[in-house]
Amino acid sequence: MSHIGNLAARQTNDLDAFWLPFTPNRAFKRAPRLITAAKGMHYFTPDGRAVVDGLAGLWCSNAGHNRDPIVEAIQRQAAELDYAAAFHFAQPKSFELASRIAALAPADLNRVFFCNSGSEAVDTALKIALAYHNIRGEGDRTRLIGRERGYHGVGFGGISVGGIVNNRKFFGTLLAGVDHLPATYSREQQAFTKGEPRFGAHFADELERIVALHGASTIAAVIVEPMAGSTGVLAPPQGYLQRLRAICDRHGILLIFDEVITGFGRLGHAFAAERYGVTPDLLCFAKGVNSGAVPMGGVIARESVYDAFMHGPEHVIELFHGYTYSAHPLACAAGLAALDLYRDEELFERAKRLEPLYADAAMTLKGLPGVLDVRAVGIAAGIDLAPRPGGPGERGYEAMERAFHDEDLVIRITGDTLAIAPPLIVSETEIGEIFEKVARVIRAVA
Ligand code: PXG
Repeated sequence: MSHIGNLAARQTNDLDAFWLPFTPNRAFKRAPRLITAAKGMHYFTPDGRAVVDGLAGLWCSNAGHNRDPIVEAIQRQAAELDYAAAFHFAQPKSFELASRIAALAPADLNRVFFCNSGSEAVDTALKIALAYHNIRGEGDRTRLIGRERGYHGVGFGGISVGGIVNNRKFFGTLLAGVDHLPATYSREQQAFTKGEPRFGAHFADELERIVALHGASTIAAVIVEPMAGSTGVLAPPQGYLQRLRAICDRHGILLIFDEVITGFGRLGHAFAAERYGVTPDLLCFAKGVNSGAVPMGGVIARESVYDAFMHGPEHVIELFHGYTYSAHPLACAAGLAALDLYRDEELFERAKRLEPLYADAAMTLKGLPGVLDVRAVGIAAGIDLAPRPGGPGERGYEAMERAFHDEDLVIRITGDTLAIAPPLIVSETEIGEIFEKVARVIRAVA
């Protein structure tokens, strides 16, 4: 592939200036993993290697990479209208995309607020929840409840309700008045589960304990990922989300689903809310909304939440919140093209159909050296490897490096946990190949 060779020739040798996010910078710069092109299921490296994308970008390229309709939509939009503010003005595709997203969401989740990332979506949802209670005369409802092992991005709101120690401990006192539900994982009770574990609905009852401790009248919202992605693919225990919903209803607490990973097909439905038959009051999305092609995130609100704001003089702003790039024309154009692809290629249904095969392929890793657990749900799998004595995270890091260099495969790691979640266009054969590669990697790092 000559254009890839050309790209390599144009590459700078200077890796100093870029401070990479969530990356060990010194190790990376000693042995960089560079990607210069992509198509469908594959990345291409400067030396022309095709690398299988086992993580759909970062859980975002659900339709695969560089899909022609999305590329063309972005090109057309850039030539026609590069930017228009969404404050006081608007461009048509923002309404069109909002309507399309609302139509995909269950029940009366039909009002869409746009932002540019999952982190912003989370901050937006938390702020809407606080403001919602405030304008309804329940301004004492200021507490936010997250969950241990939750990942809600990196804004101060998100890391406050999030439950990952390294994302929190360096950053001061965070938001005040936050509490956490326990994680829903139990290796003893749940190891090697396909889909939702039978054990663990009772973890939701901890919300009653938190309500009893703080008083319901001080709690604004509970935020959870229906399936915790970043911390290793933890599907919700059967009945857990239903219980959370019931407790929130009992106490007037808003329920927020962070569907930044689960949205747009990862679990075989447009949203996990549909898979589980539980409707949250606010739903955060990002990533898959336009298959990762242009930064975009958003919050879908129930109509009743939106309506609560629509009072007072009509020239007064109802919600003092928004971003310069809310509903950016390029992101909207890419979003419309991505939603067309999801519909026309039936990618959510495809994910659902492939789920059993995907889970079987993942479970072939059971019994390999150092494999403590394999979890699979939708087109996602989490694999816990035993940490090396004295070197937590070392085996995982080596697995990621070996996958890329020796197996031409991109996987995701958190500590010693691997995550595999390819684009939803992945074929049956490719699923088999991906897990064969992962098996060789696991043996190599044993
Ligand atoms: N919520 C959830 C549930 C996420 O998974 C965010 C919010 C934040 O999105 P932004 O767009 O601000 O990054 C995410 C992001 C991983 C990994 O290792 C996961 C994410 C991002 C980077 C890595 O699994 N999810």
